[in-house]
Amino acid sequence: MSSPDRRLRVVLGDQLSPRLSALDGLDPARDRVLMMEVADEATYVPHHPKKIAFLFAAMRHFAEALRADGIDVDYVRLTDPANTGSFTGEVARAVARHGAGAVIATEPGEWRVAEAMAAWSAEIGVPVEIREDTRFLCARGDFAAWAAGRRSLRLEPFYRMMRRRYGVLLDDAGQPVGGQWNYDAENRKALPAGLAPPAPVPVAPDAVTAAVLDLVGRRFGHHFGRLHPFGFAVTRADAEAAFERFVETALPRFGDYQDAMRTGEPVLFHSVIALYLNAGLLDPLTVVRRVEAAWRDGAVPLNAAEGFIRQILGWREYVRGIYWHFMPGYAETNALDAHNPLPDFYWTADTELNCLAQVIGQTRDEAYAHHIQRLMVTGNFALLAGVEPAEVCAWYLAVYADAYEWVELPNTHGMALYADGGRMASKPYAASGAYIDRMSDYCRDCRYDVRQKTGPDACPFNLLYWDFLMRNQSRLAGNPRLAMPYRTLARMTPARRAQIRTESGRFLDGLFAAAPPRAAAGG
Ligand code: FAD
Ligand code: DLZ
Ligand code: SF4
Repeated sequence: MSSPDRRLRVVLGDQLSPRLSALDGLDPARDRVLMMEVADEATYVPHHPKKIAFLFAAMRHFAEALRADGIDVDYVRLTDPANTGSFTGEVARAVARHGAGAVIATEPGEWRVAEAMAAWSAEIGVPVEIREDTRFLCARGDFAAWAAGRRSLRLEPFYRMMRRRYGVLLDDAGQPVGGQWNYDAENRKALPAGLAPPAPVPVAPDAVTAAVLDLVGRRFGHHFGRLHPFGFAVTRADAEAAFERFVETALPRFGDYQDAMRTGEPVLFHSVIALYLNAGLLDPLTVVRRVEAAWRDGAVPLNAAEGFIRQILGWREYVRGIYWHFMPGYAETNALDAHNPLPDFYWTADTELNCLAQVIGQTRDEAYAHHIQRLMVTGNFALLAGVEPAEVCAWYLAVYADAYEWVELPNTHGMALYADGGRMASKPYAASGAYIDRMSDYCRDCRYDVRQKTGPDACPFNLLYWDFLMRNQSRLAGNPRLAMPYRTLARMTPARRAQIRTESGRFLDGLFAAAPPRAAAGG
């Protein structure tokens, strides 16, 4: 018998925060928390085993922490024989099990789950209250109000609005400290040869995590990605300790070397906290305030503190705003009409293009790559090769431990692929091999020659870059930010252009020989 007095509080796998809105006003005498490991979520894309293990282990530890606070938690394991495999099925079963008269949830991070959640009440037959996700610093309604009436929705004005709203890095007159809002121009240095990044400090799995690793190895070991060694934090305390270590050891150089890449050094001076922030183990405002305090204490330079804060107070909130503002249509965008399949080597790392082999190999081993690796290596290649955005998107969603559609989709469609036609970026982030050579040591050990523009040894990024500009001339030549490369293109002889087109066509034909393009090479 259901009772209106008994309520089920739902906590999803990326909502592991004690101040989650679904837990507000929880009464241990009448409320029960539901957490569920479900096959649908683990397989809607073939998530990296480290990502699944991180989330299941973090969920199990969070459930223990709630229980230690005297809260009744119903935790459904993946191996429960009655597990239906879906959120809807598990909420329905739990409502029946507990005779709950109402369900309270926090809005999910993905459109597809939001649609399912909106149907719970009708399908399950009890009222479902869906509360706002207050863990973010810009509510969806506030983003919509900011966006209303604007012709373009660029990051910079959004970021300044957020700095003012939260009073971050402002002087007494409300102006940006140091006189500038943005120190990005200082944040593009190449890595000096002798500079060593801080050594990683992995967290040793405890018994709870070890059991999850065993489960994930058995059930999802065939997914792309190495499960072992596993060193992610899976509790709030360990995530906070990892962040604090970052502040003390890497943050001072975060700004300077934010864009640098080096073989065998996946992290360099990055934080590796996106997975913790996105799952709820870290709180974004606490992180921002801690970094601001480190600057005010003189422990880190302003370009590092501002650069880092911009990622969280700016980019992270901005992409979430873009996602909800433009969904569901955003997932369908393909402004450059790109229809090639994702090359197989994205799932094997088996390619002669060393930059791609390094970044994809690292992704397979760590479920991590930093922003420039994602944007300027794997993203740039997919853009230049005209890969279908939906395929690229499914890849990014699967392979990174921090990936959820609300953050992954705008970064892929908006930033990396220009599939949204410029809603986010003022121009495509297309680059030739010269950029990769400047920011990394990858070219040194590559079978291709980054200085050659054509010929059998030419770096494919060079060929594809000019080919991309030619293919998309009618769409992009009018963009003032691309005026310079289009002027260079105009100075090329017709024979030179034809040679680039022929050679890049040959390269793409070879690439897609195993899996022929679904349509004529686009984008
Ligand atoms: P750091 O470099 O240390 O930066 C600090 C924090 O800032 C990050 O933890 C993250 O929370 C935030 N941040 C930085 N850049 C962005 C950004 N562009 N958008 C949103 N937040 C940002 N980030 C995800 O969290 N999940 C994703 O699924 C994801 N997919 C991406 C796909 C592509 C194609 C690209 C180009 C970027 C993607 N990013 C994604 C953004 C960014 O690459 C990662 O947040 C970052 O690399 C995570 O590593 P880190 O924690 O060491 O970040
Ligand atoms: C990513 C993920 C995975 C792999 N597994 C689960 C799960 O078993 N149970 C769960 O509650 N959440 C999981 N998640 C996270 C969800 O996909 C995420 O909560 C939704 O996509 C909404 O953002
Ligand atoms: Fe990548 Fe070209 Fe450099 Fe090789 S030469 S590592 S393909 S950029």
